[in-house]
Amino acid sequence: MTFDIVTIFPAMIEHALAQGIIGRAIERGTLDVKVHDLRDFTTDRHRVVDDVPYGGGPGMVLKPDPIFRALDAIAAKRGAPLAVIMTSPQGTRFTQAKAGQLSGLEHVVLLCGRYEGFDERVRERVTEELSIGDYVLTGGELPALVVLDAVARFVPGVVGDEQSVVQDSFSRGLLDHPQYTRPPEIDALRVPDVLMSGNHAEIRRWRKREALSRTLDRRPDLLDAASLDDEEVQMLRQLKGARHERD
Ligand code: 9D3
Repeated sequence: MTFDIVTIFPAMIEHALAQGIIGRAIERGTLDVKVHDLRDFTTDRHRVVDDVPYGGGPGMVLKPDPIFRALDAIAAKRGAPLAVIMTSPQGTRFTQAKAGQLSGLEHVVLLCGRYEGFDERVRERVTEELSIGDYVLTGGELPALVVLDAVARFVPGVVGDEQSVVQDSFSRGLLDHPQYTRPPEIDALRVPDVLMSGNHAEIRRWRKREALSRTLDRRPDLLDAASLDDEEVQMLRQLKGARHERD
């Protein structure tokens, strides 16, 4: 899968993408990521990418012409992209489902916003406008990295264990169960006996119950959409009952 990312801070993107699972996938050629400096698509001596808003008001707006030229250059080199994504606080919320959808495309462009955002006419060339959540960031670079990371995990060969991608908590709709590794005790904090018992049926049930219990406590909103098997439905009823007793 191919990504083109347009930004005024290319180093911020390049350093992040050189690490870990994504870095290895790029080395192997499973992912192809090109980072474009928006200033390379300016035509003035000072490489200016922003300007004051028509109508007045605070802040600066990203000029449309460098962005149009960047998109034309990408299309000339790679062919018309299947998606042009603008990161913006006005976007629809980026979700795991959206990540899965986008991973089916061969070629995606990500435009990173800065300042107060893009000139409205850029939206004519955009297929999706995405926000990563309700908090205010300084620009679209971290959101673009978030989108790329979540989409790339779905691309076959990027994550070693294909199973883990499919089984992911948010695809299943529950939070993960607790995890422990060695040592068995530290500062008098012990690993639950059941995990060291070797009883795999018991371990599986313990993990299910813990995942349900955490989800009920921390993210009850997820339970509405979760796909639970009969055993989980019964455990959930039990957990809700126990909380009712307690409160
Ligand atoms: C909504 C805030 N705007 C009102 C004056 C100003 C503004 C704040 C921050 C405009 C742009 C930005 C930069 N943020 C992004 O470009 C951004 C973002 C975010 O801030 N939060 C969550 N997702 C995203 S995607 C891009």
